[in-house]
Amino acid sequence: MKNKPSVVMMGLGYIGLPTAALIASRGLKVTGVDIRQGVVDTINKGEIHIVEPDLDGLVHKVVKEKFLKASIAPVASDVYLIAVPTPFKGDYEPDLSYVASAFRSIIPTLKKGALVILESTSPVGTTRKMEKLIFDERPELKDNIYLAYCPERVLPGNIIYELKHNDRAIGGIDEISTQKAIGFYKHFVVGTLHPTNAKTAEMVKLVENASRDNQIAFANELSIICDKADINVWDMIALANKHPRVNILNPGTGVGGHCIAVDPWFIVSEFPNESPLIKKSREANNYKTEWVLEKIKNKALAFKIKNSKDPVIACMGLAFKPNIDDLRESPALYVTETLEGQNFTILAVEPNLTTCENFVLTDYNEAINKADIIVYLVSHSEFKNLETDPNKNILDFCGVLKM
Ligand code: SAJ
Repeated sequence: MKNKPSVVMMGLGYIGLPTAALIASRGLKVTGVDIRQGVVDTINKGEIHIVEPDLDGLVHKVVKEKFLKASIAPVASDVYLIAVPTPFKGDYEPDLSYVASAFRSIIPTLKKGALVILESTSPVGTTRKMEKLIFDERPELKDNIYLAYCPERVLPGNIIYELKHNDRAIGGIDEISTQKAIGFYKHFVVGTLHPTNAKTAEMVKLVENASRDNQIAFANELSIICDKADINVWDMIALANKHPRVNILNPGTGVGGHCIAVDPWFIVSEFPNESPLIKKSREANNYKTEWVLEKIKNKALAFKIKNSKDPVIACMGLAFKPNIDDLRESPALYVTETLEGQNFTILAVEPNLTTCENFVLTDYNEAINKADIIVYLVSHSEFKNLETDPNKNILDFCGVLKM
């Protein structure tokens, strides 16, 4: 492969865009492809359509220096990366249509010697399925291109740093593909690049997120038990974590985002009989959100009985986790929307957004003054050390007052 191979990045979302920009910053020519014309136009102006620390300056620089160009369609290239979404359908079956359509659109441009790497979270066996898709259409490419799976594992909010520094598991459809892919990632990753096969790399990604889901489910279950036992769960976990081999995570409003709430289902849908624990963890985390809702409604009812009026409820935080603006699969958003849908009087607070299509937002200081019941749904740093009237009803589901 050339010293500085040309690159096509299929998908310019939360993973594709930062990855494309980082590769371009290493002096490789990158064509970023997205089916959304608006996204293509925004990036070609040197601007970005997502919120992620340090990304705007980087994209602005690489676009200006002509190392990154966005386009609606792929061009012939040395390396192709695919980072498009893999959501699930209504029945929790993985929806591979975006991945398949990204592959279909690059197939006509593939030349002998090309390296194709799938990064999208995918059910086990997807890389092999895509291999078949390529060779069914272009049989002459058999043994003449390289194909590998390499999952991303970056944390939203810290993407640029983690893209560069995290270790990667890289699994080719054959040994040479693995080695070619490792050679490519060396251009921009300083973390260790671990060789494996495609199937193992696919499972590694799913298991990482299923493992975190399971650990959060444990913490959420403890919070429900402690509530019943009238024990402060945050103090209890802090003490349990003093044990050298115990490390319990934080209970919260539930699990949101586009990864941890989704990926474990890819294992469950393929191995339903073998994955009761993984499934139970998903259900436990979903149940926690419903439990939070019930707690708020009970508090509101108690207020109404005592004061003969409906309470004003401040919903503190809408994002799916602290200190970001991302609302995807957010349990806090779900709780707030459900309360509003059931005609409770709510004040929606999200300090990381200036506007929100779902609600008129209220400033957090104003909300805690006006509300009869303050409900902490996300532990944003703005909410820590807020002075609240001790006589107000406060429900802290995310430990913001403790941590
Ligand atoms: N959460 C808790 N308690 C905790 C930690 C998290 O309730 O102690 C909740 C968060 O509030 C949020 C959800 O879990 O609603 C997920 O947040 P997260 O910070 O654990 O993870 P994500 O979804 O932002 O990113 C995850 C990461 N995976 C792992 O840590 C194993 C990231 O490294 C992956 O790259 C990403 O999924 C992905 O794209 O798959």
